[in-house]
Amino acid sequence: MIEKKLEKIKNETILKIENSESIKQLEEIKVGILGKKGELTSILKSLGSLSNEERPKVGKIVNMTRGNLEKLLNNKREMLKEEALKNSLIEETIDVTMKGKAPKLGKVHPMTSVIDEINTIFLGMGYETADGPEIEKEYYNFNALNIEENHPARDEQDTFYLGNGFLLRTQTSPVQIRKMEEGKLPIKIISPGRVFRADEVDATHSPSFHQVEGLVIDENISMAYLKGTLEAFAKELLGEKTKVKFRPHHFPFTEPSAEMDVTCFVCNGVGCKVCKYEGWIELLGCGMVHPKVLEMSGIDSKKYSGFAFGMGLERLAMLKYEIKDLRLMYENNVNFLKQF
Ligand code: 2U9
Repeated sequence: MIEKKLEKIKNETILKIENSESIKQLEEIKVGILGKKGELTSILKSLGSLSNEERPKVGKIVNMTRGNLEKLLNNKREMLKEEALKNSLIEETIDVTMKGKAPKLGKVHPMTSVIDEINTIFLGMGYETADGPEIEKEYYNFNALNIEENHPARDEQDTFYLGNGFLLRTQTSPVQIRKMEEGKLPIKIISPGRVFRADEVDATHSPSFHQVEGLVIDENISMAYLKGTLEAFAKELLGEKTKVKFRPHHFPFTEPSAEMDVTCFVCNGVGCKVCKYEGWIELLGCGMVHPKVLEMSGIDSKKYSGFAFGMGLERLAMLKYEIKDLRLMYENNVNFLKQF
């Protein structure tokens, strides 16, 4: 009787194991048979009520059945595990040939390109690049440059004064003055950088803009040196065909002073929209460093002379890249920047 019951349990369980589709299902089958309240366990528990002859016989069958079922359960578990691994390997396959998403690359800002280009040209002529603070002493920005107390450039309407003799530099000349005060000669530097003037914002004005200034001081520096240097610079920046002309001008810090025009790099001097049909574009201001400026910074103006120049970079970048509105330079709109 009990043997028949055992046989039935065995056959039913084998079928269940064969049909099971998951490890969870398999665990449930195991608990149902071999667990504390499992069918086989309860038969084992009832062995006590059997006769002394039958007990070992049935006991043996129960144990054998249990051993067989455990083996089957383990085999099936391994099978299911392997299958699950195979499936996940298929599901998680990575297509290494799939086209990737390229990261978006940034671009060099047109302002930075212009500064880099000018630095490179002067580096090639043996100049060093120097920089200095944007918050300056009034002395370095004005007095040391021979800009007198009532000069209009000092107007509170034009200059950002910070109090206590400090201001936002209106040109990068203070960098040069600091260099001259160091007392090491000769000097051959350019100083690109940000400068500030109290201008209202419009398409051609901004309270903060960029400049490059240059300074050469040595014995026997003449106007010829200035002209040769700046002509070579213009040709390298704008093309070998570029012609230059110098017009007399006035700056308090140079004597004599001039402005240099270049033939338009778009029409080669014929006249076009870029040069407003003049054929010429004003590029920079320049001159021989005023003896007073040399002396104020402790340089003997009888032994040494020098030349200096200065140019605004926004206007140059705008001409070069045909940018119509200065404000675009400061907005960092990606659609604008990625054009250059
Ligand atoms: C020292 C002596 C002289 C620098 C110079 C200019 C002429 C000039 C303007 C160009 C347009 C400023 O950006 S702008 O508004 N600058 O025309 N700058 S000579 O002269 C110096 C500098 C340093 C010690």
